[in-house]
Formats: sequence, structure tokens, C-alpha cells
Amino acid sequence: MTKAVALFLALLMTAVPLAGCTGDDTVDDDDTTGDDTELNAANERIIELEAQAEVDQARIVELEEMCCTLEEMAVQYQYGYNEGYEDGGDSWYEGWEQGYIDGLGDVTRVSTLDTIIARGSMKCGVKESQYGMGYLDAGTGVRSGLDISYCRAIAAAIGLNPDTDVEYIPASGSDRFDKLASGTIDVLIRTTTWTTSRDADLNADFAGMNFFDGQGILVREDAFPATSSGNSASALYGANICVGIGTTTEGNMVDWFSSRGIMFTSVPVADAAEATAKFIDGSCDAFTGDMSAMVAKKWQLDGDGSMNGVEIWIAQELLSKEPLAAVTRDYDSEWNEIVSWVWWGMVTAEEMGVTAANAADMAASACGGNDPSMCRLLTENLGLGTTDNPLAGDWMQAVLGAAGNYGEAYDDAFCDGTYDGVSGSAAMTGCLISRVGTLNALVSEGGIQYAPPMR
Ligand SMILES: N[C@@H](CCC(=O)N[C@@H](CS)C(=O)NCC(=O)O)C(=O)O
Repeated sequence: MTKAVALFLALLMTAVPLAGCTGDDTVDDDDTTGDDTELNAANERIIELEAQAEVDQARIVELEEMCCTLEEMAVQYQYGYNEGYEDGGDSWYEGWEQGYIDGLGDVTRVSTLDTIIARGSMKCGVKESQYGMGYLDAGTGVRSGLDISYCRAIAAAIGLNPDTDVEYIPASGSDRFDKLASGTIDVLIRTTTWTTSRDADLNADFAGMNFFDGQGILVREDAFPATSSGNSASALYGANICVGIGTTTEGNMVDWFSSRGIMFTSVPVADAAEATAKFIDGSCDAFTGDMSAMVAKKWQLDGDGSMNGVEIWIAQELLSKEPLAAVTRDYDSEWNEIVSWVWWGMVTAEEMGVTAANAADMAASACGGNDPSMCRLLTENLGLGTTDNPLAGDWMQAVLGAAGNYGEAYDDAFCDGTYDGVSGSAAMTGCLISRVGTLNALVSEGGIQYAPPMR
């Protein structure tokens, strides 16, 4: 790409002076100082330059057609990079060069949606360790959590069977973005925080924020007693703190403690299993991660007796903002739009009082009666999808059937599963993480879960 852009710019730079030249090619008849030979030579040169300008102009048009938009140029770049990375052999850079050349030969962009439909199944990159978000019950093989519901909802939206056509692929804190970029997964839904540098530097485009989280710290009472610590992370002087490699948590921890002048030792771990083992055996005095993970971990460790009688507590502070979002690859707009609008569709359904149970009836009465916005939500695709694979008109009914509205999905993930989907967060019962009064309530309840208009 660098070469093509350089050539393109070089040609442009040549064309500009040429245009100036041809626009100023009159000869002054009153000029008696020049002789005919000079004049003829100048005229010949002008003709020569004009001919060259025509050739250059044709080449510019050719290059413009090849790389008709900047976005397409970037797609080629990415294509080349991915190809090169895959086929790189000894040197990824050589592979990149080759991949780029190959990529130039194939500028046709294929939406991930079309790839999924052709394949007949969707690959969702998930967590398996975090109860409430992405959890695999080793005994029953059942997956649960808000992230799993989101994967199911997307599958249903695009006409797949959410029970059979979703392949769940575990993604760790450190390999998740590679798995996405390489196409090992179609979408990443794994408690992933949306940050500027991830968005800008990685082959990653963020979509629906399904949970607004923050960073928490789980602490061993025998290392730092809760009462004398004032239930505060600021008392953790000299603590050994387990933190997942490749997470936002690592940087936030350094920011938070160093800005307060608190010394600590970071203990980097590959995953939650290693962190849990080190926390249990005392190699780590504390374990830090998303608050949703810390609450779930405390609940699990309190319940399974693995702390051998050692009390554990969660510090009162939220150390950061962790808006957890789904992620697709860059330059994959139609697919990103679907992933985003499935989430907003679930929020909108809750705002409008539509649930898994009443969606079909609501559609019938709204479209037969006088409720155009409800009819639109439940029976129109609103332009989502690709030319080859537009979403079905009843895609939102399928989403609701697979995962419910946001309130129902939240209830399935964190509460007792009895919520009716319309009565509001205060009506949810048996919640591991209460929703009422938090950022994850609807805007109408003082939270920030909010959907742009669906029309
Ligand atoms: N939102 C964080 C995710 C942090 C994360 O996944 N941390 C792991 C580190 S081990 C964790 O807390 N896991 C807890 C669990 O899986 O139960 C990010 O995007 O980097």
C-alpha cells in the first residue's frame, strides 16, 4: 500500500505543475528578443509535457479506480496484513508484503455476515470462567451469562438457530484480539473494555456496550483485615496483587496506586484459573479485575469452601471505567451494525415493554392497530444486513425469543430468572449483582442503558 500511495501522490505532484504549465502556454507575439529556434523548442517541450500530463492523468484515473475510496485502500491494507501474518513464514514483514500484493488483487470485501451465512454457524469468542458474564458449567456443559445471551441474540437476528448454530470459542485476556483479527472468531463478546487505543491500534471495532463495569479488588482478610483497612484499596501498601495479562486492569492498577503513592507488587497471571489458585494459596494478597468478576469470584469462593476458612472482602472503590462491549473487525460495517443494533434492540424492547413472551402478540396488535413504532421494531429490518443477506423483517422477534429484552437477559445472567421483563429493575429478585440504581438500569430509571431511535 505504501508503494501505491507514494506513486499516487508522486503522480499528483507531477500533475499540479503540469497543469500550471499548460495553462500558461501563450507566446508573446511582441517579443522580439527570442529567436524562432528557441520558440520552436519551447513549443515542442509544451506539447511533450501536455502529452505526459495526459498519460499521468490516465494513470491517476487508473489508480483511483483501483483504490476508489480511502476505506477500500485501508481494507486492502488490512487484507494484506492478515494474509501476510498468516503466511509469513520466517518473516511476518515479508509475508505482509506478499499478502499486500495478493490483497491488491482482491479488493472485494466480504462481510462477516455473508461468511457466517455461507458457513451456517457463527463463532463467538467468549469467557468460560466468569459467572454472570461468560460461564461454562463443567458438570452440565451449559453456558450462561450476559455475554452468552448476546451471542445467542445475534445468531437469532441473522436467522441462525441460537441453540445449535453458535460455536463458542474461549478467548483469553491476551489472545482475544488476535483471535478476532485472524478470523478464528466472528465476534468477540468477552467482558472487553472499549478503550481508545484498542479501537485505534487494533483490528477492532466496538459495538453494543452490554454492561457498564468498573475495576474492583478482592482482598484476603488474613493479609489486610477489612476493618483496619477501612474497606479501602488505599490500605493495600506492599500487597501482592494478581492481575490478568493483556487486560485494561494492569494499566488501571498502576495508574490508581502510583497516583496515590502506594507501593504494590503486580503478579501477572494468564487467566482467572491461575489468579484464583494464587489467591487461594496466598501468593497473592489480592486479585483485581472487573467488579462483576470480583463479585462473582467472591460468591464462588465463599460458596465452595476453597478459601479454607480465610475471609475475603471487596474494596469499596471502583478504580476505573470498564464499559464492556462486543467487538468486530475494522471495515466490516454491515456486521458491526448488526452486532450493535441487536444490543440496542434489546434495550429498546425493554423501553417499550416488549418481552420474549409477548413479542408475537405485540407485533400482531401493533401492526393491526395504530402503533407504528412498535410495528416497525417487530416487523421491519430497518435496512440491516447485506445485499445478499438482509435481516428478516421479524429479526427482533427472533432476538427476543433467543435472549429476551435487556432486563430479561440481565435477570437470567445475574438474578433468579423470574423477572417479567416489564416491571422495572426494582422488581428483579435474587440478584448476585443488583441492577437497580446502577449504570446498567435504563435511562428512565436513572441508569445509562439507552438506545438510539430504531426507525
Ligand atoms: N475488562 C477487562 C477484562 C479483564 C479480565 O478479563 N480480567 C480477567 C483477568 S484474570 C478476570 O478478571 N477474569 C475473571 C474471571 O474470568 O472470572 C479488559 O477488557 O481487559
